[in-house]
Amino acid sequence: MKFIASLAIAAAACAVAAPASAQFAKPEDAVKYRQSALFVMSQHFGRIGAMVNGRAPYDAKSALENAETVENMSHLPWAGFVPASEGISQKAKADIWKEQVKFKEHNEKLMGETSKLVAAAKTNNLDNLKTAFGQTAAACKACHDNFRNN
Ligand code: ASC
Repeated sequence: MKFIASLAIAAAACAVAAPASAQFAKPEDAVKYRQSALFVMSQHFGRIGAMVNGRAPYDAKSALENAETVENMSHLPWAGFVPASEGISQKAKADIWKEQVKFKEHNEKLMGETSKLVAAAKTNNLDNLKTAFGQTAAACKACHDNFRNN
Protein backbone atom coordinates (compact mmCIF):
# COMPACT_ATOMS: atom_id res chain seq x y z
CA MET A 1 0.00 0.00 0.00
CA LYS A 2 2.80 2.31 1.01
CA PHE A 3 4.60 1.40 -2.20
CA ILE A 4 1.54 2.18 -4.31
CA ALA A 5 1.11 5.48 -2.51
CA SER A 6 4.70 6.49 -3.20
CA LEU A 7 4.30 5.44 -6.84
CA ALA A 8 1.27 7.73 -7.08
CA ILE A 9 3.22 10.58 -5.52
CA ALA A 10 6.13 10.02 -7.91
CA ALA A 11 3.74 9.96 -10.86
CA ALA A 12 2.13 13.21 -9.72
CA ALA A 13 5.55 14.84 -9.32
CA CYS A 14 6.49 13.74 -12.86
CA ALA A 15 3.26 15.19 -14.23
CA VAL A 16 4.12 18.55 -12.70
CA ALA A 17 7.75 18.48 -13.79
CA ALA A 18 7.06 17.23 -17.35
CA PRO A 19 8.09 19.61 -20.14
CA ALA A 20 5.36 21.45 -22.00
CA SER A 21 5.61 19.07 -24.95
CA ALA A 22 4.63 16.17 -22.72
CA GLN A 23 1.58 17.86 -21.24
CA PHE A 24 -0.76 16.76 -24.01
CA ALA A 25 -1.97 13.24 -24.64
CA LYS A 26 -1.93 13.89 -28.39
CA PRO A 27 -0.96 16.77 -30.71
CA GLU A 28 -4.65 17.49 -31.47
CA ASP A 29 -5.12 18.25 -27.77
CA ALA A 30 -2.28 20.79 -27.92
CA VAL A 31 -4.03 22.52 -30.85
CA LYS A 32 -7.36 22.54 -29.03
CA TYR A 33 -5.67 23.83 -25.89
CA ARG A 34 -3.94 26.78 -27.55
CA GLN A 35 -6.99 27.69 -29.64
CA SER A 36 -9.19 27.55 -26.54
CA ALA A 37 -6.83 29.77 -24.55
CA LEU A 38 -6.67 32.27 -27.42
CA PHE A 39 -10.46 32.20 -27.77
CA VAL A 40 -11.07 32.86 -24.07
CA MET A 41 -8.46 35.62 -24.18
CA SER A 42 -10.17 37.22 -27.21
CA GLN A 43 -13.58 37.14 -25.51
CA HIS A 44 -12.31 39.04 -22.48
CA PHE A 45 -10.20 41.38 -24.59
CA GLY A 46 -13.28 42.09 -26.71
CA ARG A 47 -15.23 43.17 -23.61
CA ILE A 48 -12.56 45.77 -22.92
CA GLY A 49 -12.66 46.70 -26.61
CA ALA A 50 -16.39 47.38 -26.34
CA MET A 51 -15.69 49.82 -23.49
CA VAL A 52 -12.84 51.66 -25.15
CA ASN A 53 -14.76 51.90 -28.42
CA GLY A 54 -17.90 53.23 -26.74
CA ARG A 55 -20.04 50.17 -27.51
CA ALA A 56 -20.42 49.43 -23.80
CA PRO A 57 -20.36 51.76 -20.79
CA TYR A 58 -16.99 52.12 -19.09
CA ASP A 59 -16.94 50.08 -15.91
CA ALA A 60 -13.58 50.19 -14.15
CA LYS A 61 -14.19 47.04 -12.09
CA SER A 62 -15.23 44.99 -15.09
CA ALA A 63 -12.32 46.39 -17.14
CA LEU A 64 -9.88 45.24 -14.46
CA GLU A 65 -11.44 41.78 -14.15
CA ASN A 66 -11.30 41.34 -17.92
CA ALA A 67 -7.75 42.67 -18.13
CA GLU A 68 -6.61 40.24 -15.43
CA THR A 69 -8.15 37.34 -17.33
CA VAL A 70 -6.50 38.51 -20.56
CA GLU A 71 -3.17 38.73 -18.75
CA ASN A 72 -3.53 35.28 -17.21
CA MET A 73 -4.64 33.71 -20.49
CA SER A 74 -1.80 35.34 -22.43
CA HIS A 75 0.66 32.98 -20.71
CA LEU A 76 -1.08 29.79 -21.80
CA PRO A 77 -1.30 29.32 -25.59
CA TRP A 78 2.43 28.95 -26.28
CA ALA A 79 2.82 25.57 -24.60
CA GLY A 80 0.30 24.27 -27.13
CA PHE A 81 2.57 25.02 -30.11
CA VAL A 82 4.34 21.67 -29.78
CA PRO A 83 6.40 20.61 -32.84
CA ALA A 84 4.27 17.47 -33.26
CA SER A 85 1.23 19.69 -33.91
CA GLU A 86 2.75 21.32 -37.00
CA GLY A 87 0.34 21.04 -39.94
CA ILE A 88 -2.73 20.03 -37.91
CA SER A 89 -4.23 23.51 -37.97
CA GLN A 90 -4.06 25.34 -41.30
CA LYS A 91 -4.08 28.62 -39.35
CA ALA A 92 -0.66 28.13 -37.78
CA LYS A 93 2.12 28.91 -40.24
CA ALA A 94 5.09 26.51 -40.41
CA ASP A 95 7.27 29.56 -39.66
CA ILE A 96 6.26 29.15 -36.00
CA TRP A 97 8.54 26.13 -35.83
CA LYS A 98 11.17 27.53 -38.22
CA GLU A 99 11.52 30.85 -36.43
CA GLN A 100 11.20 29.88 -32.80
CA VAL A 101 13.18 32.85 -31.46
CA LYS A 102 11.02 35.35 -33.32
CA PHE A 103 7.82 33.54 -32.33
CA LYS A 104 8.89 33.59 -28.69
CA GLU A 105 9.62 37.31 -28.93
CA HIS A 106 6.05 37.89 -30.10
CA ASN A 107 4.69 35.74 -27.27
CA GLU A 108 6.71 37.73 -24.76
CA LYS A 109 5.69 41.04 -26.28
CA LEU A 110 2.04 40.10 -25.82
CA MET A 111 2.57 39.03 -22.21
CA GLY A 112 4.31 42.34 -21.51
CA GLU A 113 1.47 44.33 -23.07
CA THR A 114 -1.25 42.43 -21.21
CA SER A 115 0.56 43.13 -17.97
CA LYS A 116 0.52 46.84 -18.89
CA LEU A 117 -3.19 46.46 -19.69
CA VAL A 118 -3.79 45.35 -16.10
CA ALA A 119 -1.73 48.27 -14.79
CA ALA A 120 -3.73 50.67 -16.98
CA ALA A 121 -7.04 49.18 -15.81
CA LYS A 122 -5.95 49.79 -12.22
CA THR A 123 -5.61 53.54 -12.84
CA ASN A 124 -9.39 53.74 -13.39
CA ASN A 125 -8.73 56.04 -16.32
CA LEU A 126 -10.39 55.31 -19.65
CA ASP A 127 -7.69 57.05 -21.68
CA ASN A 128 -5.00 54.88 -20.10
CA LEU A 129 -7.10 51.82 -20.83
CA LYS A 130 -7.54 52.91 -24.47
CA THR A 131 -3.78 53.30 -24.93
CA ALA A 132 -2.99 49.94 -23.37
CA PHE A 133 -5.80 48.27 -25.32
CA GLY A 134 -4.34 49.61 -28.57
CA GLN A 135 -0.86 48.40 -27.70
CA THR A 136 -2.12 44.96 -26.75
CA ALA A 137 -4.15 44.72 -29.97
CA ALA A 138 -1.04 45.71 -31.92
CA ALA A 139 0.88 42.84 -30.28
CA CYS A 140 -1.91 40.40 -31.23
CA LYS A 141 -1.87 41.70 -34.78
CA ALA A 142 1.92 41.65 -35.20
CA CYS A 143 2.04 37.95 -34.31
CA HIS A 144 -0.96 37.16 -36.52
CA ASP A 145 0.62 39.03 -39.45
CA ASN A 146 3.79 36.97 -39.12
CA PHE A 147 2.60 33.59 -37.98
CA ARG A 148 -1.10 33.07 -38.75
CA ASN A 149 -2.79 32.28 -42.03
CA ASN A 150 -5.96 34.32 -42.36
C1 ASC B 1 -9.02 40.98 -30.70
C2 ASC B 1 -8.88 39.67 -31.17
C3 ASC B 1 -7.71 39.59 -31.80
C4 ASC B 1 -7.02 40.87 -31.72
C5 ASC B 1 -6.63 41.40 -33.07
C6 ASC B 1 -5.94 42.73 -32.95
O1 ASC B 1 -9.97 41.41 -30.05
O2 ASC B 1 -9.73 38.65 -31.04
O3 ASC B 1 -7.22 38.53 -32.38
O4 ASC B 1 -7.92 41.74 -31.05
O5 ASC B 1 -7.75 41.52 -33.87
O6 ASC B 1 -5.58 43.18 -34.21
